[in-house]
Amino acid sequence: MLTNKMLYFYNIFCSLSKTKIYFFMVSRPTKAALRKEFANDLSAMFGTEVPEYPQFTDIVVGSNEHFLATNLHAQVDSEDRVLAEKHGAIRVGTPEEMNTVTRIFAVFGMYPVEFYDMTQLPKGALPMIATAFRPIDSSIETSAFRMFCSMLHPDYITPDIKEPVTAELAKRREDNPKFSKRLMELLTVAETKGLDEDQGKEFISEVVDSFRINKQKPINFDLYKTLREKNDVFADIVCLGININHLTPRAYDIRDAQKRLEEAGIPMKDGGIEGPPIRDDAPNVQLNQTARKAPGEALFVSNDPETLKLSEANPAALEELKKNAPLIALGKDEIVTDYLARIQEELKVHKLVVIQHKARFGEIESRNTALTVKGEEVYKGLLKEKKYQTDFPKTHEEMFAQGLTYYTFELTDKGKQSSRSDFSATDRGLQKLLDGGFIKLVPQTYNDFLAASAAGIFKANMSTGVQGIGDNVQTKSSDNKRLLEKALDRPIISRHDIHKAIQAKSAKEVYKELGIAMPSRLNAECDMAINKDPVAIETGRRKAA
Ligand code: OOG
Ligand code: NI
Repeated sequence: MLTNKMLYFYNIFCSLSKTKIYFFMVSRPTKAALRKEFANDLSAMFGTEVPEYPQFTDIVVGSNEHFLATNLHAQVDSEDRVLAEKHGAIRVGTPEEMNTVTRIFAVFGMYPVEFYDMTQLPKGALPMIATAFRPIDSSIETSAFRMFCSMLHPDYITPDIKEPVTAELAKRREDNPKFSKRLMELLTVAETKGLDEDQGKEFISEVVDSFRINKQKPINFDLYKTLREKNDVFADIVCLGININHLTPRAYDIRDAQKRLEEAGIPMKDGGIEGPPIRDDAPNVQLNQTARKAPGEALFVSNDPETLKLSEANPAALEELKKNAPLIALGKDEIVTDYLARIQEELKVHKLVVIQHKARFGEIESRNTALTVKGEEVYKGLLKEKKYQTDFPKTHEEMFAQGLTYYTFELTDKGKQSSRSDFSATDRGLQKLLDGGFIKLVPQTYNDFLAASAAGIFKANMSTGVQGIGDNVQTKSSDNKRLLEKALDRPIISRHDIHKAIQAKSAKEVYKELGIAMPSRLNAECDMAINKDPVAIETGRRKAA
């Protein structure tokens, strides 16, 4: 029989367990869900700020649909994935800014993979070092958003520009932070407790806002001129601040997408498609990219200290000045020093002038099969001898047999119906299973970037007659990588470790499904790759933090 006392304790127990259940039920969106929403919202923002973007993506989607309709049996990533997939790019000015974006992207399950050193390129180096933040686990299949992120290398901020650049970068840290106070608060919540649904939405909206260009605030032209004469990227990073400069939809057939964009009258970059030569008769490797030329942003500039303060001191007076500000358009093929001199003249007559700055553009890419370390060596060697097109293996089977590209494995129908007696006791290697038709290869997609292509994309919007970074500064790639890792406050992940772990886990899986033991050497190789699995290492890091 229930006494009152028992009921009393029973009630307390029930209400406690309810709060407990409630406590556990605060729904926290996954990193992949946040990333998906972030990519969508960023894309929507970019579409309203860059009117050319929606038409651009429509054309690429049209090309992809045409590809699928005419290549019914192509072995490619799914339509859902390809149509939704994008990457973007931002440029930051300081290690501290790099550190903040590293923390932000970690909330979206995006981690720094690969180091891209653009200071070391043979043709026209840039003062930039970079990595790309991207998902490293299988959620990349459903939400593949990546962000290429470059940082101004401090050594290339040479004595002639050091003082004003340092002052300007410090100013945007102190007076007018790019990352709002609220964003930083939510970032801490994300890192400690995790964000709930509402906080997640607010966080995403704050991050999207921080990647806009503030076109209303006049720019100090003296500084802008000095920097743009040296190299456009200095002017862009220092005077415009961090902004998303492109979003890249993925195309199945980049040449078809390019053709459609050209036919629509969109001016594409000089120098054509970046990346490995495209082969018609064989699977392609790594990444191909091309971009449209930036139409040019209209920006207000001034040399007058009073006018430069107006956006805070007297916005109404600034609006009045804007009405009479003349636009100084950049002439076709005009040398940058001539253009900047024309603006300088105009600023003798007007306090405020509108100029054209090439910031935001459009890019397309096709993602192909990822090369192994050996694959990269063979590819580079053949490319040098101009024999890549003809001599690099032309089927996935040959590429796999020579260890040139990464794969996962699936049982064929024959494999599914097999029994253990179908396999020889002596040779149960992967190659044997393939040759016997028990398993088939599924190529792993290249999910990263290429330093030379990235530099090509950067340069596509460089001013005519710009000097480049010159040879007066010499840095070493290994030092540069360390410098970037210090800014990230974590090691950069190797794409090879990701691919190898995926391949090893898949190999183990097919042996399990076939019900046979893996040869011991292969087993040891797989264990080694799985031990270095960046996904497991990342999970460990998070638990330790
Ligand atoms: C980034 C260019 C690099 C890519 O896809 O290789 C890039 C930039 O211009 O800031 O996005
Ligand atoms: Ni890009």
